[in-house]
Amino acid sequence: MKETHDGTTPPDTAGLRLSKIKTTAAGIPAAVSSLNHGIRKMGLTKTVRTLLMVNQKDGFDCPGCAWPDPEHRTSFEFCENGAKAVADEAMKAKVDATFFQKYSISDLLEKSDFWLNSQGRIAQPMIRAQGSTHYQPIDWDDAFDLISEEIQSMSHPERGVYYTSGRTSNEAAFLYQALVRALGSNNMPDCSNMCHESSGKALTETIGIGKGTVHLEDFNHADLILVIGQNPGTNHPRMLTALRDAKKRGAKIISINPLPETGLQRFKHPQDYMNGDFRSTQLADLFVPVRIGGDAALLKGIMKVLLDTGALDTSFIENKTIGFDQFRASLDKYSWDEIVHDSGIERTLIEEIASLCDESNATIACWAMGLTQHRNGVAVIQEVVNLLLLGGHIGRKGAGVCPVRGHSNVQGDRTVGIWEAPSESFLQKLEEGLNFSIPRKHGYDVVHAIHAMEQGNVDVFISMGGNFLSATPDTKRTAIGLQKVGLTVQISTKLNRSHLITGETALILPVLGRTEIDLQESGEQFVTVENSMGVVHRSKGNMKPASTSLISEPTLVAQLGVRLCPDMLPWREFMKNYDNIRDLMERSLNGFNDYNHRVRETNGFLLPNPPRDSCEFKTESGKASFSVHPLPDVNITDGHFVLMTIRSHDQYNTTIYGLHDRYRGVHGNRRIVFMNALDMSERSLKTRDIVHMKSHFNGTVRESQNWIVVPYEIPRGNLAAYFPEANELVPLDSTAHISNTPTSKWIEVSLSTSDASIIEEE
Ligand SMILES: Nc1nc2c(c(=O)[nH]1)N[C@H]1C(S)=C(S)[C@@H](COP(=O)(O)OP(=O)(O)OC[C@H]3O[C@@H](n4cnc5c(=O)[nH]c(N)nc54)[C@H](O)[C@@H]3O)O[C@H]1N2
Ligand SMILES: Nc1nc2c(c(=O)[nH]1)N[C@H]1C(S)=C(S)[C@@H](COP(=O)(O)OP(=O)(O)OC[C@H]3O[C@@H](n4cnc5c(=O)[nH]c(N)nc54)[C@H](O)[C@@H]3O)O[C@H]1N2
Ligand SMILES: [Mo]
Repeated sequence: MKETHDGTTPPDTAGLRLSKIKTTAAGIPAAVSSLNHGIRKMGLTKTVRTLLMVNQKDGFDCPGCAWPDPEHRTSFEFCENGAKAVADEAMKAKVDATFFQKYSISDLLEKSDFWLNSQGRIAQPMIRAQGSTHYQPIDWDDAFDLISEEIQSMSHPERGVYYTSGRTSNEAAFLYQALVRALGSNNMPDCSNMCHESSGKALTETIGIGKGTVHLEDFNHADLILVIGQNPGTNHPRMLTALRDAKKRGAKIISINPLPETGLQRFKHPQDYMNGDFRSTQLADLFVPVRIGGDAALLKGIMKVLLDTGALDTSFIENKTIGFDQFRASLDKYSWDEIVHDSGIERTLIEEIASLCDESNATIACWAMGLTQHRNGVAVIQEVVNLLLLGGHIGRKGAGVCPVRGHSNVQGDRTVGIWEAPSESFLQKLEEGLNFSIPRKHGYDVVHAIHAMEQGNVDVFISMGGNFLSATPDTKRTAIGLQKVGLTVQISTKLNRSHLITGETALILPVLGRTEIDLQESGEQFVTVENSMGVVHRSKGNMKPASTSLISEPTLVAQLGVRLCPDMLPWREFMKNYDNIRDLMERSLNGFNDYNHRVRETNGFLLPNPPRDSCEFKTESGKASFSVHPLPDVNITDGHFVLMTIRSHDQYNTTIYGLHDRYRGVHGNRRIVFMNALDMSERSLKTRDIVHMKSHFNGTVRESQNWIVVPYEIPRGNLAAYFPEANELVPLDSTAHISNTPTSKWIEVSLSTSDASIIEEE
């Protein structure tokens, strides 16, 4: 038996420095930070050359996030986040055979996530043989043969699980899902299950499409933009430019967030300095410091005011929607006391928001993880839809829903078939193209996959990108599950903890990144991606690959296809020229007609979106539907807190770029718990005191030691800590209704100090 490990992240040893919370986002510090990251990791010339190719028409799609590019681009279409993502990928390949000889897996388990990522790109395929303490090199052919043998010897296709993260191109993702379906399963959990799954489910049910309905241009025509549960200054910095431009045209912006996130206060576009403009722009007109989980109450409050005193779009409601009467009646049930208590927002502020909504002829609602990662994630998004439907703000210029996606191709991956629960209509079209029959039984999502692993029901786990161990909830349980798998395969660019907590046998297969030249038999290839607003476009790397042993993701999948199901698809043709993959995609997917031609157009093409294109709703009733949901129960045990897990300014999900959360003024240490100063003083806690946290769910308790308390402007009774360190506190079975998304923003916790006494309110 090999030794097991609990999978949690050891703390960085650096000390903690606190600085003033920033009030202006981007500006010179962002430009300096981007360049520093670049120059440190890839040198000056490469930094400049690489950054100038980001999001250009013939360049690569920024791996930073899924925010769309404007049609008229400047040479400055990247941001601090993108610059860091690019620099991080363009690192030298130093994680090679010598590296793994030097460090045993136990040695590496002692290192922090920051350290692991800083070691550079993975240079060659490696294997951890059963019982071995070290990884050793393996040839590509041997690796493919091993995977194929293991898959072929499974007693049932469902004993294989195939995860996908959201950077994978459309071409690679399409081939991957075709391979998995050819093998007889839909076991394709993906990062979306932990991310915007709630948005997809909520929108499909109410407006007939699981995506947003606005285009970037709509921001130029909006009167009001709501930004709910999203921190664009850190996670989608290019969105701030769109917000600033909207603002300059007179739009109002409301930020609904427990934290006063810097990016939504003031913004300075770094490029403006070049034009001699030194002013920054105030963004949010209203900041609404809702309690964690209080959005449903807040939205009901706003809608109550609108129904009482606002002007509704009665013709839209009559002609385009169903369920209005029940919805209207349902709001009578909620008293203002309940709404104010649950949301944490005074009635006057709610009325102020309602009057801005009422005055607006075109409202866009943007949101991200602050809504999706809650038990009522689907329901609360449907409240957002209700709000927009009241004023007819869907299918109108300058208005609509805008779930802001995370990973740069997470939306595209789902469009091309990375979907554990595919619809019948999707499968029918797919079968037409692929020409083999596809199983109908739905596969595992992320949470179900972890359960299956725990129960010993998984023989092979393949991860197309990502960091399954650290991104998923309940780290210790996931670690136990992963260690019960026979073979785990990580297809990766950088070292992470999922390479260290493995099945009996483990492979690391290193691939080309977005920024790199992909040369195949027919010449240099490009791939395609879909951004958050449904635009499909090309991405082509221009850098020399980090190592000669790297292969592309589409090639990797095709190599497995050649071995596992050679007669089902022309895998070798796919490797030679990716146009051949796109031809098959055209036949297998709706909306991809003339794919190879249209994707070569300068700005790519837009996928069909009936609500946006023609105010049509492809729901069962043919109309958009109002939804009726009860208020979620936001009560917790006295003395407990609600903890949300959030991203710092110096990380990309589980990839830790550095230890500076610059906007929030926290440096050098990530094991921080943000707390309201009044809550601290009531519990006699001082800045930098160490506390332990226990999370409570359905009678089960999880513990995590040694968190440093930092006072912050956060509602009373609420706490915040960084993901992925805090993931060990997220209970696996605490998930959103319908979407099954882990509730990473709602974790009930109690605190204790070193002497183990529970800290109670005085
Ligand atoms: N630099 C960088 N960019 C990224 C990423 C990254 O890690 N780093 N990750 C990418 C990915 S995959 C994603 S999904 C996106 C994530 O982008 P975000 O969703 O912006 O990321 P989070 O840090 O999870 O922040 C959620 C925000 O919701 C707020 N919030 C939490 N609970 C509630 C609540 O109950 N109500 C309301 N109204 N607000 C709440 C938090 O205070 C926080 O501001 O970013 C993408 N871009
Ligand atoms: N507690 C808590 N947990 C969360 C969240 C939260 O807010 N709180 N957020 C959730 C969300 S929104 C998401 S999207 C998930 C993210 O979950 P994942 O997508 O699984 O995690 P990442 O950290 O983005 O994956 C990073 C790894 O991807 C690999 N990689 C990077 N680029 C490439 C590439 O081009 N190709 C390949 N093959 N590999 C590549 C690198 O090896 C890197 O180490 O985490 C979720 N987990
Ligand atoms: Mo995400």
